[in-house]
Amino acid sequence: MTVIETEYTLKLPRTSFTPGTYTFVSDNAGKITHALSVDGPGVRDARTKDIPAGHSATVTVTLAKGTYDVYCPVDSHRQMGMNQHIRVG
Ligand SMILES: [Cu+2]
Repeated sequence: MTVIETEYTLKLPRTSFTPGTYTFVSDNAGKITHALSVDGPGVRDARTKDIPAGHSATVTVTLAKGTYDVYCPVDSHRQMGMNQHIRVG
């Protein structure tokens, strides 16, 4: 699934998932460097490499039942709004 990143939001196609393995394609549609991290049950700060503007990168994670944070780990972007919760179950 593709996540669109801009300053300073993340757009996910959906926020509800069934358990399983997923590859997040992070598409940096912004003007500065971003990245994408996933954190939650069994997943500890999995992340893409830093993604320059106009590029994309992937991170593959196995999601179990629970709630996960999907966020941009660059600087304070997470606190600036690049943070979403997804629910798995
Ligand atoms: Cu960012």
